[in-house]
Amino acid sequence: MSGVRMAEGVPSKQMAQVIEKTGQPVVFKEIPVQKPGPDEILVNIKYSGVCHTDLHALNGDWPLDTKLPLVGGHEGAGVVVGMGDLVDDWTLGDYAGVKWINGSCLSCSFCQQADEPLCAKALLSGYTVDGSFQQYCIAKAAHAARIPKECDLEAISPVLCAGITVYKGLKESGARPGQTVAIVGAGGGLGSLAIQYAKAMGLRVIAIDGGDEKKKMTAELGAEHFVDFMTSKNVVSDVKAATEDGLGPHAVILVAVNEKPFQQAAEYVRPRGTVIAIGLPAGAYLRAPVFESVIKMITIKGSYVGNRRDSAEAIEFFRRGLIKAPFKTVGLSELQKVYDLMHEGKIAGRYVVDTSK
Ligand code: 8ID
Ligand code: ZN
Repeated sequence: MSGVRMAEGVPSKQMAQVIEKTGQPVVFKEIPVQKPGPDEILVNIKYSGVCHTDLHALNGDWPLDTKLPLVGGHEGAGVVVGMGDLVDDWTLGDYAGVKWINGSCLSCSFCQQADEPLCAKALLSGYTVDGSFQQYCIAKAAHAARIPKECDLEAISPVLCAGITVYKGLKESGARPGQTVAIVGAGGGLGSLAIQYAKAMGLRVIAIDGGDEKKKMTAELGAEHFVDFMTSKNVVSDVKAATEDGLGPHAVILVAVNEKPFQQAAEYVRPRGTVIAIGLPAGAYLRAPVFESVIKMITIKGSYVGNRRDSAEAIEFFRRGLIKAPFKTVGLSELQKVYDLMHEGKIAGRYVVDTSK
């Protein structure tokens, strides 16, 4: 057996954005194209969304080391151009997505119950294995996302992390149709998708972020209220006042990259409400007053990406035309400029990179 099936025309070299040293700008350079292992597929990445997680990886923000040198990126959408000899459920030419969970052991107690993001051996795209800021990327066949052929690869790429993550977080919140969620960081990549998923799930949205551009965008996406954290004199009372009975939202989805709202959410969430922490600001702590948390019976939970089923469901919302979030596309060669804008908090929605440029 030859071992590997490859489409014609796959080159041996490609362009990629490489992190050579943590804390330094990414380097756009030529690197070899990897060969898929027996249980892997090779995806010709066409587009990749740029997540704030990629910037955390570049900056070394988290208490978890990255591979080095590292190709970042985990919102890769492309075409299957190769596969190992154990792979029998993908076909060359299929559309595939490279998401944050690149692979997992599939046999530990977490994998057995479809909590595969909790697998101690999970491989993380663009963090512990090379990710989607290259033209050809490897993913485990069992974990790569299946993208239907009618989907636009450019528009769907942000769904592969941002979409899956906020959809999972909204489910974890337990908020029911007709109830209200506050989305903190609503003008960013995860936030803009969270508004769209919340709306599609029948929820009402209070957007919290800063500046007029994000205010306008969140209203267009379907948020009923906007609280500007940069100008509000009292975020807690403004969020409560945005609910009809003044008692606060049923759930809070925290996707900001700033510690303050993680210490504020318990104060404005409704009694019996749920606070979902998703954003991962460096060195931050959650904080809540014990007295109010107890007498209001508040739930505070973390939510981490999604499993394969969550991913398929999030993609299906997109395929049905329910998820339309704004994005801007630039060439892969311009990735550092995207990081600079992200660092300054200047991105409304998501940036996507086109790997052919
Ligand atoms: O599985 C997970 N838990 C997961 C998955 C994917 C991403 C977690 N994340 C994390 C990222 O690592 C990052 O820490 O979610 C966070 C948000 O990622 P993003 O949406 O890609 O970041 P962004 O586009 O920069 O958006 C952040 C928004 O937060 C706003 C900013 O204005 C921006 O629009 N924001 C900030 I900074 N402080 C705020 C505040 N105090 C705030 N909004 C409201 N109140
Ligand atoms: Zn991400």
